[in-house]
Amino acid sequence: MHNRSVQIREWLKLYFIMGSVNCRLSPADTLLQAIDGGITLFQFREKDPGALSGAAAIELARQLQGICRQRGIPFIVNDDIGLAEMLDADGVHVGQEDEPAAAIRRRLGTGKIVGVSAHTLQEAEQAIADGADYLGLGPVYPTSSKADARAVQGTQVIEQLRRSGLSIPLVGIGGITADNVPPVIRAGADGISVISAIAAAPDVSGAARHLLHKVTASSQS
Ligand code: TZP
Ligand code: MG
Repeated sequence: MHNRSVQIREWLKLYFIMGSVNCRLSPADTLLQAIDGGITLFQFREKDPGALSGAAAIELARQLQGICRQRGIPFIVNDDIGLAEMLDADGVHVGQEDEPAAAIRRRLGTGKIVGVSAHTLQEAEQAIADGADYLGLGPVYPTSSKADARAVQGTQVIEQLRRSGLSIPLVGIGGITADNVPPVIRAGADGISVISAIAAAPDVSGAARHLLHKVTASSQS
């Protein structure tokens, strides 16, 4: 269990989330360049208006999973537990509106990564009790990448969880850019989760490299 959370903390340093609607380049090229830049974990999130569905979404998921496998980056599926099972993905990430984490953990077993979005101390404690491996907390800053995002909460919930003694691996999410990384890490996050700061960047690999550098530098300060 100890080694598991050490590994997960490492994977959370620069957690890239993306679907076809988020990309400036093709999804495959975006992912390849992001991996070149140093992302440590990938989540397939094919959502929002214009997203692929059905066979096209599955085909894209397989393509991106293939890239992740080749490059040694764990592949997480957002929301769709059935898709994660079909692909034998490395894990899933779910929100409060999705299937409860306890049921997902029973369904997937201990070998898969289960991440949960939480917005309060109570949701965090419930997710931990349910067997979550890590938590996503946010939106830390304003975001335009999620239509139904909750109210911006800054870094205060991250600080509150750490003050309460919760040691579960966690990432901040929402509006994170190279300029605003340090407060997220200093609040107690193990890493950052981003969509647009990488997927929409003019230089995808350069953006990822810069973000990873910021995370590493902020963890040491
Ligand atoms: N959950 C909370 S905010 C968000 C998600 C999926 C979107 C993050 O995207 P960006 O572009 O990094 O703000
Ligand atoms: Mg969800």
